[in-house]
Amino acid sequence: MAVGFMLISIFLIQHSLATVVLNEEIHDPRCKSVEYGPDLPSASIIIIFTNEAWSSLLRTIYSVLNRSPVHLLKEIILVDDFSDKEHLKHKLDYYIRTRLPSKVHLLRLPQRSGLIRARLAGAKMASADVLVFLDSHCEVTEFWLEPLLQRIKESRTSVLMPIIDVISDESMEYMYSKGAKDFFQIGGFTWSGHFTWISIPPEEEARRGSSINPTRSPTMAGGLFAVERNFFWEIGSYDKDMDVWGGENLEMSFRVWMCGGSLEIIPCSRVGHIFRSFHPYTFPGGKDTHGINTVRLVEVWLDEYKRLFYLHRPDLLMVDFGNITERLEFRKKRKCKNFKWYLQNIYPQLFIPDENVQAYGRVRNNHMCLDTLQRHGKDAQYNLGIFSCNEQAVTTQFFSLTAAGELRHEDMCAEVLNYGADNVPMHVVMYQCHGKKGNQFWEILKSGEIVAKYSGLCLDSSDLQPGDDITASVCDGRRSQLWIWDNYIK
Ligand code: UD2
Ligand code: MN
Repeated sequence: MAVGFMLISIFLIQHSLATVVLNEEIHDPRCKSVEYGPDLPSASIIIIFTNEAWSSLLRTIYSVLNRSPVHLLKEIILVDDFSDKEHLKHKLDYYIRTRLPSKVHLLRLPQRSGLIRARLAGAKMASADVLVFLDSHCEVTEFWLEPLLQRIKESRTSVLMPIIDVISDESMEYMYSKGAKDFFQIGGFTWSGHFTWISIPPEEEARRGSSINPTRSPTMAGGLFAVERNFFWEIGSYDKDMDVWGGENLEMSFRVWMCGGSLEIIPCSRVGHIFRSFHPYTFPGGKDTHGINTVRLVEVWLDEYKRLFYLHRPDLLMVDFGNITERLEFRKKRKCKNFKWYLQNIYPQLFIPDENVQAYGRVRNNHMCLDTLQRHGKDAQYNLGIFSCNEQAVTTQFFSLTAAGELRHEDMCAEVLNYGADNVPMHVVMYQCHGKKGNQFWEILKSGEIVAKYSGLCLDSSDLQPGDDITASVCDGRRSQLWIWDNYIK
């Protein structure tokens, strides 16, 4: 926490001297030369929370108060989603009344509503031109607000995100990536319905020109964004029947793009966020709200591509997801584009695991299947493994052999590093797909072998137990080298 408050107090001193400078540690130096017009729209900052720690909540509020131009900051709306922690009761009321400016309001929800309905409640109360949503454990940096407001003034149908920096959940330190101030990622998603960070494709780098210009993003992380107030309602606000946490970010992303808006990251605006490895609040009823909320959005927005979601999440096929009539009607009335359009125009890099492929689904040898062993989506590389076959294909066992010959899982492609000197079986490593064949080029033989063409080795399950790394060894047609895919495409 110390660092955060230190930054704030340093800034207070700067303010009193009337010399406003960018934090050189954080911002791209080119952001300095950007000029913001005199009459920017005003902002309502909406901060929702349930059982947030006192220090992180105040860190968020103070950073907004100290680092937003007074005339542009119309109000801060705190929405308490039915917290029961003592410090958030009278102590918070008293603190707001006695220590904070009158533009800080507190709305108490009479029952636990979840983050989606909490944000809706805050948005209804707001009166400024622009809504800016923040999680309750953030620290905004100097000049975070102006670039967002400027862009909305130019383009009222753009929904904007700052670059989200990491605040350590252990030391509470604001971690800025020194030497890489112009590096950031944009949002993607996986077919199992999860948000991911992806690199900016070369076409978008070319389109935006400078790396401090608005950068289009297929999806948003969800917590930190700015949107013109009327446009927020026009574009369908949120699905109010989504509970607690999860999925609303992808729902909003697809909806914004498909219904005539756009999603952009504004690189000169930076906000730190404490990324936590657990939820410090309850999920009433113990429901998988992320799963159920995702089914709601899949049923409304994904059209025929929902097949791919259910192929990865067969466990959600039968789940009760409630009524979605209102959302479907919104889509129809607003004449939103279809999901195919979104994929082709907004996220053409996304791998579609059953299109342009030779085979897909589980890859079985006897009772064992290729499996990521939950290692996917974490590191830049991982060893491919093997596990007892699941009854249906699930994310960890869903692979494709692409038309181009990649043995692929999401954006990762299998490689065998060496030639396996002395007949030692080799591990198979999943790396970012490079699309250049070479060491990522595989072939399925009619007899069932899966051959790494570069090394000539075959995937082999001999002597392996569920949970082991898969190996590749010299092809000799033995049974442990013969694999059956769920689906073959001519
Ligand atoms: C990310 C988003 C978060 C939200 C979520 C998907 C960022 C930085 N964060 O997860 O905003 O979009 O993905 O749903 O992009 N809260 C309530 N009521 C609840 C649960 C949560 O008010 O029932 C509040 C919570 O106090 C916090 C905010 O909602 O201020 C987001 O929750 P989180 O911080 O646990 O979500 P996060 O950052 O893991
Ligand atoms: Mn958060």
